[in-house]
Amino acid sequence: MNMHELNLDMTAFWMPFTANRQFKSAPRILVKAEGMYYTSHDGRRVLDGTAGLWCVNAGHCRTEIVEAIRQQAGELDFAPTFQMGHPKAFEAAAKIAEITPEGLDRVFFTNSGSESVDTALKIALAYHRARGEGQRTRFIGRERGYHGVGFGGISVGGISPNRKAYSGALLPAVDHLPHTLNIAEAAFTRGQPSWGAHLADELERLVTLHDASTIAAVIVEPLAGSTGVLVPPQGYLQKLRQICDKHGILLIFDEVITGLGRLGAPFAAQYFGVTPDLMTMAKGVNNAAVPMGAVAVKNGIHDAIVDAGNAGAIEFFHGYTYSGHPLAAAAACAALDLYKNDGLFERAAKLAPHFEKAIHSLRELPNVIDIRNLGLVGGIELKPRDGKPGARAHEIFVKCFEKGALVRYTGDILAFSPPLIVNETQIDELFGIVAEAIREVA
Ligand code: PXG
Ligand code: PLP
Repeated sequence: MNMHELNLDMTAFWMPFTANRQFKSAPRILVKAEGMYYTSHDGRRVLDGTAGLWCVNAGHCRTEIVEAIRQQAGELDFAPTFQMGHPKAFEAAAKIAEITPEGLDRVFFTNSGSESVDTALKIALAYHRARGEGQRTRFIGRERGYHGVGFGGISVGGISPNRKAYSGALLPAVDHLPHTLNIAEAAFTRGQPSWGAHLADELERLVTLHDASTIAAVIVEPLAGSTGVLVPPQGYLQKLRQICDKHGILLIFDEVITGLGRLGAPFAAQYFGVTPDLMTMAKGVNNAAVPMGAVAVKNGIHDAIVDAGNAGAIEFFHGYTYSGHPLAAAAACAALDLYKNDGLFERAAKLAPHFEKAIHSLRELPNVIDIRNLGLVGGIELKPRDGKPGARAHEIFVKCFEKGALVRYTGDILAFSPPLIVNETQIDELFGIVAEAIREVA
């Protein structure tokens, strides 16, 4: 199929996080997908190095998920979950609770990571209020953090371009920890850097500044994905956990990318052995086949809110029309079964050493200033061109697509997060294409 046959009028669709005019003048259109590969509009097979947008963890168009959605669509298209219910939402929540860390067994459904973040922040506020500590309204995020695009999420987030146009309208009581990347100290580290655990002590400084009694929660990505793959220093997350415990502050892990097997464990919480109080997820929760997100909550937090109100009255004034949507829930049940039956999280753990070796083999290529990895996530940081940040990575991204691999870039960082069904040959193919592209782009 060529562009002429596609006959697409691209005017109306205002594309998200896209250079609209540049894209529409030279579009990259995907028309099909199966397993590890997309098909482009001109009929080329494109290896998916990014699981779509870090979300198609079981690979594309898996029969089990497709069939579950088909069947659900024909049987019960929609049912409210406000004062009503349908079986699949309860089943999906139970399946999620099976793989969350012990004690985080209550699940609130949303439709995206952004909604999960705003939901988690609101649960934190509601929890403190239910316990008579309603003055705890401050949130601590982190520089370079990505927590989606809701007003809550961009307020605790730390990516400047996502904030600056809206800076007058952000949540009023937010502070930020420093990010943990230090290329001078830790360039080309394989896995977690040994440098940087002390950066968690900055939380003590912020607690002293604001007073613990004003702080509701700390929110971090256990491994920061969107900003360009920042791997947490050894011991860093443990320290954050200790400091939060000491001061009665809730710890929220934003696991929208790290959840559902990306690191070779169900969630980063288990991978790092650090249990948060709330955990956001989305993307891989149903293999991205229908929009869905969720927040897993400690049982005690759920109980504090649910038991605080009058019997028979709504306890938590929050929810989305599509919370637990039947198609999304059916897809989640099928995806979670697939992850389990195919052992995909274990597969990711097994492949991680090969992935690490493959990505670090690009170290000597021109303009490569750092390579970072953990599980099946990797980042390659390039030297920016003088006065043109992001241009080099953009050209490499386009070249990779032309050569048959979909990768992701942010600024001058290339990011990789293949579906967990990837094999060693495909990992080599991916980084072979990336290496060629890096060599060809000056
Ligand atoms: N939190 C985290 C940690 C995320 O990675 C969100 C929240 C928001 O999720 P939604 O579903 O509202 O997009 C995300 C999403 C990229 C990229 O380019 C990353 C995300 C989304 C789109 C692109 O790295 N992360
Ligand atoms: N705006 C209006 C006018 C609505 O009626 C609703 C929901 O009923 C919303 C926004 C919120 O939509 P959703 O529940 O899909 O987030």
